[in-house]
Amino acid sequence: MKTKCALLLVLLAAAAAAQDSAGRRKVFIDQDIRGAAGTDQQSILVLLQSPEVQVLGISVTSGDGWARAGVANLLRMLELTGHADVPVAMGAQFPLINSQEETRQWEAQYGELNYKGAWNERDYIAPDAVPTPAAGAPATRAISQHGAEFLYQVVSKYPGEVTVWAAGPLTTIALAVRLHPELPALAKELVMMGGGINVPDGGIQQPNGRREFNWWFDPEATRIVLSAPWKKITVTPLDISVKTAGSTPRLRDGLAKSNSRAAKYLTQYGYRGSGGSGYMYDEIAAAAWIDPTLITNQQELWINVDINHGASYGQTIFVEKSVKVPSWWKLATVQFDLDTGRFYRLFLDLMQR
Ligand SMILES: [Ca+2]
Repeated sequence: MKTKCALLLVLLAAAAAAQDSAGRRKVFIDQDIRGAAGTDQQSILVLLQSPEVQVLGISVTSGDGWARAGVANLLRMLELTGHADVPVAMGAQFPLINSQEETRQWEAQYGELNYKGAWNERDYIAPDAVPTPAAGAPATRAISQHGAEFLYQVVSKYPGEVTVWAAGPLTTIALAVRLHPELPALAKELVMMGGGINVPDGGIQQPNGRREFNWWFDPEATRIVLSAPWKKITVTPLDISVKTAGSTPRLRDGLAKSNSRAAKYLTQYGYRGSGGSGYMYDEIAAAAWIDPTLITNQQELWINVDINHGASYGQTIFVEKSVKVPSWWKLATVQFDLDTGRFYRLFLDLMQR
């Protein structure tokens, strides 16, 4: 009986520790960064601005842009929005196997891709170049630790409590999983934007929505991460991204009217002139983690990515839960629809804080 009481006390203490004194949920962010605002930074702001969330750290991985330039953009955003206390680490600069050269060969065989992130020819910068961000050069710096080690350090400090939230290519998380195979079991869960199931838009070669950018940029990393033993995996795919629009007059006006630092930042660098950010890809993954009731349709599927270096390289693969699959397939909760009205309200509420 005594042992049982002691065990109960330990469990209660662990439950209490799962939330900080303000009762906030712990999250580690891994994200790619393109420009001063857009879906990458807006989704980070959703998590930072929520009073229910404690962001323990952010790692920046190459994808929409190079990691090094992304770090500078992110640091400046954190300074201007009052979140400069959140530590930032630079993650993986290059995918594990995929490359710009292989992509050129692939395009010669199978057709041009309409978006390649850091490999876009039209606005290409060198991998190590750090142009001054549109919002100005940051005064703060990233920590010296690599993003993969920083992620492991944060997750292992609070076993079972930290949600790993990923909305870029998965290179940094794959490196962390290989360096520290116990990482997925130590985390609370994995939440990610990526992949596409049955959608004719939002991908990098229409009408094939299964060719989704994050998973395509580093398919091998995606395979490593999606095959790892996380307690729970939640996927926000293109199927749900396309139900949103990032630049509606209501959102623009709501941000323009607000005096909050986040709203002012987005009005100046995200919405004005650029015409907005298209679909709210990553913001859904953040908002639905804060309030899962925003999701009105989701399904459990075995889901992963194709790593054959042919026509299908980097495409989402999936099968129904009832299908018998080998052990590397992991079951994920895949989101398909949301209450857009409530989603926009939550987004605006958080940005106006
Ligand atoms: Ca992203």
